[in-house]
Amino acid sequence: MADEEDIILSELSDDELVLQMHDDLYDGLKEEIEEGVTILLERGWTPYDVLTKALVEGMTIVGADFRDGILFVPEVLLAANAMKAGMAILKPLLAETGAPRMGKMVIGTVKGDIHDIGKNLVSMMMEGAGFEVVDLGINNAVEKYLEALETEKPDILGMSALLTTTMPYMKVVIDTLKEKGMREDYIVLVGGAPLNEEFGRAIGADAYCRDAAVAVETAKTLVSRKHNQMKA
Ligand code: B1M
Repeated sequence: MADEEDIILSELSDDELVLQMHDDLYDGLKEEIEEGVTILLERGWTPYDVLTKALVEGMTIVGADFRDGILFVPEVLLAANAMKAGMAILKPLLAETGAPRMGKMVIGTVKGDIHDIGKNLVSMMMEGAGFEVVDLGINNAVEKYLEALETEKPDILGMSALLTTTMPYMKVVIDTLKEKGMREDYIVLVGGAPLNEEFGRAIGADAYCRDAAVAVETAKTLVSRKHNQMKA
């Protein structure tokens, strides 16, 4: 503990600081994460690099130890809160790219699932790329998605699931859209750690997105394709 108190983040090299931030995220040290993010930005790091190299990589280490039974829910919650505090600093910076309006997306984590860090990251990156994003939060039943689609009239419906037990719910939503004759009105993108392309195809999504950057690229491609089809 005494050792940790002696570390002055601003005196570390970039590489040391990133490793220290992985440790601080692991220990759920919110203020240290905020300080680390600020220092990297002051040193000229792009918000995207801070996000992926310092925060997302740190959370991957937390995830591995959670899986292996070394960390438990309370510790992971602290890590998640520290990550969110870092993301809050980056959010306005990622959003202020001045990118032209690309389209609109409604996104939410599916019913039974409360994981939201990945979804929030996708929302931030989509906003940064010029999409308007309506975030429905976590634990969304099919009715919530339908309601939002009716009111918001987006180009894209995005769904996130982090549990093998909740990912099948994405099919429930897509099947409901089909039953109501609404499926073709939207581009449906799905993502989350346990999914893969095959699953995306099997449930009838337009695409599975491995990460936030892929979500942005896929959204841009499919929205412009849709707009071109509408013009033709
Ligand atoms: Co949970 N959890 N968790 N958890 N958790 C996982 C998912 C798990 C893999 C951990 C493990 O065992 N290794 C495991 C799932 C196992 C499985 O189903 N096969 C698990 C479990 C079991 C659980 C509980 C059941 C634990 C328990 O209670 N015993 C419980 C479930 C609660 C529930 O949802 N009902 C639970 C609870 C929690 C916390 C609350 C403690 C916390 C969530 C806090 C929060 O989100 N606010 C938590 C966390 C943090 C994790 C891990 C460690 C990290 C998830 C994360 O934020 N990753 C996770 C381990 C892991 O994934 N390796 C784990 C960082 C984030 C940036 O990545 O979310 O993958 P990710 O998002 C990426 C891509 O997937 C993609 O882009 C994102 C950015 O690049 N993407 C999309 C995601 N959504 C997208 C949507 C799109 C497009 C792309 O739409 C267009």
